[in-house]
Amino acid sequence: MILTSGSKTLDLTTPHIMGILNVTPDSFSDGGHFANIDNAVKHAHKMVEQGASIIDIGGESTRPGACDVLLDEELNRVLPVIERLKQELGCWVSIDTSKAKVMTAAVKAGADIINDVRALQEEGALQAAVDANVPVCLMHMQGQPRSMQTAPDYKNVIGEVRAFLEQRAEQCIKAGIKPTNIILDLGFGFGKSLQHNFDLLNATKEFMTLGYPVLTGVSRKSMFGQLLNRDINDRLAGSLAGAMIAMQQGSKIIRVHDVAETVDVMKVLQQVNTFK
Ligand code: 8Y7
Repeated sequence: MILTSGSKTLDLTTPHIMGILNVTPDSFSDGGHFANIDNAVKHAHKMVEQGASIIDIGGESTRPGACDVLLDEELNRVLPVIERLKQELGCWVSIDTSKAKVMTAAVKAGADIINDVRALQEEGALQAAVDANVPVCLMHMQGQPRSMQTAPDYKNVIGEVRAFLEQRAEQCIKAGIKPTNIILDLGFGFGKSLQHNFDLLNATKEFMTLGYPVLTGVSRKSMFGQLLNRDINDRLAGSLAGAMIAMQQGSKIIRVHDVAETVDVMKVLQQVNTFK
């Protein structure tokens, strides 16, 4: 599997680590707008040095209970960071957004991937992604961030998530997105109970049969908080175990906060020929 964006390619024979870069106001200590940009860029440099090949930039918090962010505010947060990363780093840049206008502006500024937790279902988003002609990550979510964790409900979580992603991929292809530029994501923590999340994690290999690369985002999520009774900053071991399961089952992109540690896990797996 190979992703293509402009003149660049990303070979997914072995997995890649996507480092999370939040540029929401609550993610960095309050030193003003430019201090925040500087901090964000510094953090991206560090993650690339540690082995991240993709940096995922998000200006809208999609954590459970989060509020919507206005368009101009989101653009002001993400565009300066994308521009700096394109100048200073050779990594791939992914834009985490659901808004069509942010997708278009971010790709124009140099973003290489569109990462949409709403799977291009917001108004204009599908067409913006077609026009942008870059790889897209389609994620499953039940409900909306504000309320999705209230009462997650499935008859068959694996079947329902699989059917949604398969349908969404087909709709994207019909609209003009290249099949080889579609990435699927099971959407851990987005309208799922503890057991739903772990059932899905252990079904990662079943999603591979759809023929698209799978991206896994379990880093520091509440599934580990609940299972292990750990605060958000104490979930590294759980997150690494989750990343390892995902990679062993064929996931090709692992979205994480802790890049160096996840790269170590990947190298251990590589040494026992997990990806051959
Ligand atoms: C995911 C994500 C978040 C994920 C993809 C968090 C933006 C919540 N989670 N994107 N975004 N997959 N593709 O805890 O699991 O990082 S935000």
